[in-house]
Amino acid sequence: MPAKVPHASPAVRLFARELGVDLSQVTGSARAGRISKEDVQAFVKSALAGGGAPRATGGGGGLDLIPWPKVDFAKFGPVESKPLSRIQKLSGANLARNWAMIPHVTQFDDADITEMEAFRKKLGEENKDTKVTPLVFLIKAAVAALKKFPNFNASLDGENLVLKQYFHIGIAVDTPDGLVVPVIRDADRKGLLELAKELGEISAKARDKKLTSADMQGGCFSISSLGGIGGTAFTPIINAPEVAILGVSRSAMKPVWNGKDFDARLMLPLSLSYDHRVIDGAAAARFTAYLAQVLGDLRRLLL
Ligand code: CAO
Repeated sequence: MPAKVPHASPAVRLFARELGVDLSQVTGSARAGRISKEDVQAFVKSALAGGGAPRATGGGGGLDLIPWPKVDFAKFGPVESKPLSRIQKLSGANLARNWAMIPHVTQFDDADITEMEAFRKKLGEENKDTKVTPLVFLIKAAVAALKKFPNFNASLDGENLVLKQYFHIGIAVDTPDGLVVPVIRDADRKGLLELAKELGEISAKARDKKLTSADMQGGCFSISSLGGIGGTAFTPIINAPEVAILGVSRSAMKPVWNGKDFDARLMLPLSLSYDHRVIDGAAAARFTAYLAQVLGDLRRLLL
C-alpha cells in the first residue's frame, strides 16, 4: 500500500524540510488532520525533549535509530533539571540535522602567523579604540580563498550547485544562551579595521540578545574561532546550506625546521570541515594550504 501523503501547506512543508522533519511522522491537529506549523514545532520539541533528533527526510528512509536512553539520573545522586534556552533548542535542531545529513570531513593545517601577529600588534597600538584580533585577518584570508576556490562559496540546491558572487561570512559567537552565527556582509569590500569594528558590534549585539533573524541570514561560509579560549584542533559542524566551515584554535610558538635549524614560529591551527558531496579532499587540502599561505604572507591579499 502506498504511504499516506501528509496533508500540509507548502509553507509548512518548507518549514519541516528546513528542520529535517519527516512530515509522515507528524500528527496534524488542524481540520481533516492537516499539519500546521505549530504541529511541526511540537514534534521537534518532543523529539528534543526525548533527546532524539527529528527524523531526517530525503528518500534515504531517514535515520532509523533506537530510542534515546531514558534514565532516572536522580537514582544515582542529586541532580538539577534546567530547561534548554530557545537558542539551544533551535541551534540543537539545526546542528543535529547538519551532522546527520552532511558527509563531513575535516582537513587540518597550521599557518605561520609570526609576521601577521607583529602587524596585528602594530595595528592595535595605532588604533587603541578598536580591538583587532586574529579573526579579522582570518575573514580576509577566507574571502581570498573563497575567490580562488569558488566551489567553497556555494550551496547545494537539489542537483545544482549555486555559486555565489558575494562574500558574506558567518561568525560563530558564544553567548550565555548558546551559539549564534551572525553574518558579516560583503566582507570582500571591507578593510581590517572596519571588519574589527563590525565584529565587535555583532558580538556585543549577540551577547545582548539583540540579533534579528536577518542578521543571521545569507552567510556563504562560517568561521568558528575558539582561539581566544584554547585548544589545538576541533571538527566544526557545517552551517547548512553552506558547504564548509573553518575552525580556528589557539596559536602557539612551535619549532619549525627551516632546512638548517629549528626556528621559533607562531603557528595557528586551522580545521576546515567540508561537505564531501561538493568538495573533494584534494580541493580541501589546497584551500587550507592557500589559507595558510595567505596568513603567512598577507601581501598575497593584494594579488
Ligand atoms: N590564538 C591566540 N589568541 C587568540 C586567537 C587565536 N587563534 N584568537 C583570539 N585570540 C586572543 C585575542 O587576540 C584576544 O586577546 P586579548 O584579550 O589579549 O586582546 C583574546 O584571545 C580574546 O579574543 P576574543 O574571543 O574576544 O575575540 P575574537 O575576535 O577572537 O572572537 C568571537 C570573537 C565573538 C568569535 C568570540 O568571542 C567567540 O564567541 N568565540 C567562540 C565561538 C564558538 O563558540 N565557536 C564554537 C562553535 S561550535 O560549538
